[in-house]
Amino acid sequence: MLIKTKNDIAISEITDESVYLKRREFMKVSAGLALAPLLGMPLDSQAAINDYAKLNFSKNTKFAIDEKLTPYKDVTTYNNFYEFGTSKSDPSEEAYRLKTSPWSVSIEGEVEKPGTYTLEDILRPHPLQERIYRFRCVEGWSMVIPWVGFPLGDLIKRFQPTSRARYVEFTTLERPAEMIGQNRSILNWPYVEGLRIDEAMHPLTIMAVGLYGRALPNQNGAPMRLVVPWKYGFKNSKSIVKIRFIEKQPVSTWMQAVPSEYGFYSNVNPQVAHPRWSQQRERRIGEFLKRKTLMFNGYSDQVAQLYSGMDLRKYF
Ligand SMILES: Nc1nc2c(c(=O)[nH]1)N[C@H]1C(S)=C(S)[C@@H](COP(=O)(O)O)O[C@H]1N2
Ligand SMILES: [Mo]
Repeated sequence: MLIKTKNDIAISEITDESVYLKRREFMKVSAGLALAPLLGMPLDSQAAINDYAKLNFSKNTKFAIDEKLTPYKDVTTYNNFYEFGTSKSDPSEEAYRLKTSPWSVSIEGEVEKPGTYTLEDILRPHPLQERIYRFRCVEGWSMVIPWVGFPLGDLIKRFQPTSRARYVEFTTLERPAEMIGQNRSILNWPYVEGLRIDEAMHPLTIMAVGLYGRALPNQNGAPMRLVVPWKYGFKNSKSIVKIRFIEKQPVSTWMQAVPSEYGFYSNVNPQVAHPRWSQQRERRIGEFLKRKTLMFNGYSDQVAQLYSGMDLRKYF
């Protein structure tokens, strides 16, 4: 086991949650005293972009799309993160309790270099890039988000998976004192998701540490979350603490909860309806008219070959 100590300042460059927390607490108190309007402060949970540390990154244009970005406010206040509650506003209102520093990630299973790595160890070798991706939730809404992150494949290579590593499983933090939604058994905690190893190594798949050029807000999965743009949103595990390399396909939390509705692959596919609704259209957050949902969320040219010969109705 390799346990390294915190020996540089990378973490404070990634997230300075204390600043955000103080502001949140102040807003709560002032709102309680009905002072907020007098102080010209919003009463809702508006995220302030300036509360988050600026990141250094280059712009990746290889996968660029020419679509309007979803406003920062929507990206950071319309969230699914059931660890903080099931309504869209719960994460932005409750996630300030989450302590993302110190943070470590355990690397397990079929790899030559397993161990517990600090977040600094994980991030240090990886230059950050901005990637503007479409994001499609299985519920029928979508966004366009400028993520900041790095290819997951570059991280995976460092741990040297063995030839038996066919799948990668991602586990989210379980800490009910800070993740108040975990005090109810909405899902089987901790949240677990997985990818086939070739999906995980695909150049489109990234580990994100920021959005809109700034460190990730807690509600978006700080300090580190997955972004797999051709799959439904729930495959994008947030606040990851464990990455495990395995031989057999993992059973994700959503497959455990409702196996008839959520499969392992969960590729965006307008031809395969969810048992309770069609997937042919989506509402881009901020737009009135619905748009057509694209096969693989518009990333067919890059990813369709990963599934050649597979019956995508069976492997939904
Ligand atoms: N740990 C965890 N990860 C999660 C979820 C969750 O509830 N818990 N929700 C998923 C779903 S359904 C979606 S649509 C996306 C939302 O990501 P966003 O809030 O950054 O838009 O996170 C995914 N990752
Ligand atoms: Mo979702």
